[in-house]
Amino acid sequence: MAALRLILGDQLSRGVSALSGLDLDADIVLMAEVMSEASYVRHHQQKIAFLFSAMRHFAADLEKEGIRVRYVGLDDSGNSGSLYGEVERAFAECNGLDELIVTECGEYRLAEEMAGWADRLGRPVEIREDDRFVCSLTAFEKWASGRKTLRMEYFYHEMRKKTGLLMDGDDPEGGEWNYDTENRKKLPKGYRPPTRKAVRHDDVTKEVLDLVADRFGDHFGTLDGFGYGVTRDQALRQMDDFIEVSLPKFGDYQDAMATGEDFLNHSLLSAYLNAGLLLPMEICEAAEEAYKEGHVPLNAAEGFIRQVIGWREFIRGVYWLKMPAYKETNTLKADRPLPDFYWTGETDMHCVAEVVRSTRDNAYAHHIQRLMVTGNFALLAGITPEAINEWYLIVYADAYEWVQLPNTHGMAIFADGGVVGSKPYAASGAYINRMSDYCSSCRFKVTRKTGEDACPFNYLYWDFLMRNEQRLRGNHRMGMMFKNLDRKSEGEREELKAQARTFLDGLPSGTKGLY
Ligand code: FAD
Ligand code: DLZ
Repeated sequence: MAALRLILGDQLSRGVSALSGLDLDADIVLMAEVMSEASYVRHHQQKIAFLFSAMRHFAADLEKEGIRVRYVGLDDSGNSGSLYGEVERAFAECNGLDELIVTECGEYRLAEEMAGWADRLGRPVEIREDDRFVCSLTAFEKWASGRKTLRMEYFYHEMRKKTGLLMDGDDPEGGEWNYDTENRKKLPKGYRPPTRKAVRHDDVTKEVLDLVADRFGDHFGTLDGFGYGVTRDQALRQMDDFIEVSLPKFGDYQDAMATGEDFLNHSLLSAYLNAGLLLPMEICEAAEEAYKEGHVPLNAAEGFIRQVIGWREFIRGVYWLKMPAYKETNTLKADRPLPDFYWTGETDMHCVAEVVRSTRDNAYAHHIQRLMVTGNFALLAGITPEAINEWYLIVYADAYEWVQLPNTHGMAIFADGGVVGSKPYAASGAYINRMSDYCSSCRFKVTRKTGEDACPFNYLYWDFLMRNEQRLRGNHRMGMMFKNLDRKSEGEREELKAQARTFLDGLPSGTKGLY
């Protein structure tokens, strides 16, 4: 049977299951830039540019192998605007095709739609497993079944055993599974983070940048300084450079933040991994090899590998296990609209302004910025899950719902009531001050708890605990937090509550014209 093989924008791996067994003479690969995918949320301009250019390069590479590719550009005449429309059009316009083959996609909304395609098309549709992950969804379900709580750490041990990464026989390398306690160092004064290898852009990327500026120029973000690689070779070079230059201190400074330093020692590999230009095992093997060669310490290699075969796989498992009900939960009954500064960056909170700036400039912020600055603010302020989830899905080049949602809805704002993490990551300004230099150039004073110049994270933190006391006091991991709250007098409590209310009620939100 001749097959139409649909490759989605985040399936740019030569080994993706939809391409396996391809018949060069009979089959056609379909790739399509469509408005439905480019606008179901108003993606950051760099995310669209990265994916469109990577898609075009991937299609050209397939063609070089002699594969017949039907590539539909966004502005091509006849573009129907949707993936289904393009599948239907390909069947109508290409003779002799019998069936559709596609690899399962990364978002529930599209998976649901695809489940109805066979009936709509009146043709067989084979939806193949996405085997680019270390843990299959079936294996995750099996691991999860019968457990009262799902904890990443236990899952991670299983992934270490399964892959053999950093294993010494049946035991973890060095005797410990996890070296996280060594990975919370503040940056030393005068620390100069590694510089990044610049990517040279070819005419294909330049054309895409023009297209995006023209069609999506009113989306969040800027295209200035677009720095993403768009081919597997470029992604591999970024990976090699990371292992060589940044990984040695990745562990030490994993949780650090610094003004004007958007990347520190992070890998910046998530966009490539999630689009399929790199695979999780190859980057972990490269990190393990660097450790074995003595180039990087164990806390760095382990810390990095844990993010990839631990967190990344765990998060994906949770998404597919718990959707669609997962997205509807709102355990803390958060109901505040998203403040405008998430888009404009215009706030006197220097830490927030810095993270939004990096997000706008790079379609990137590193994990602690996402979790402990913008995520922590959303948690403390009680931003509605719907609004903050959408923001995170829009603003990062690596964002697809399978990975964005459990990280935001679960890890950052605890809307899932503890599926991803055992307690909310609520923190006052003291945490941000400990891990960054942000507070020293902020108009607010991190040492002040109340008053006009007090750091908002301080009173919002106490207000959060008071607002959610009934729901969270029973959480044994929050015992110390509530003990500290208990030391506050009624007067102090009232003052904190009043200041939080005044601050939050004064935040502009929903301003027309802002996304
Ligand atoms: P590094 O710090 O170098 O880490 C190495 C790799 O580990 C990353 O490339 C990534 O693939 C993986 N990784 C690390 N932490 C996680 C995690 N918690 N979940 C999944 N993978 C992880 N990651 C996304 O890929 N897409 C998202 O949309 C996304 N949204 C997030 C939203 C919030 C609120 C939070 C707190 C985290 C989110 N993350 C997301 C996880 C993490 O922040 C990013 O993967 C990471 O910042 C990407 O930068 P990096 O490649 O430099 O990562
Ligand atoms: C994110 C994205 C964008 C912006 N555009 C396209 C597109 O035009 N064509 C396409 O096939 N995929 C695109 N994608 C990626 C899809 O949204 C992604 O495959 C689904 O969200 C499932 O993860």
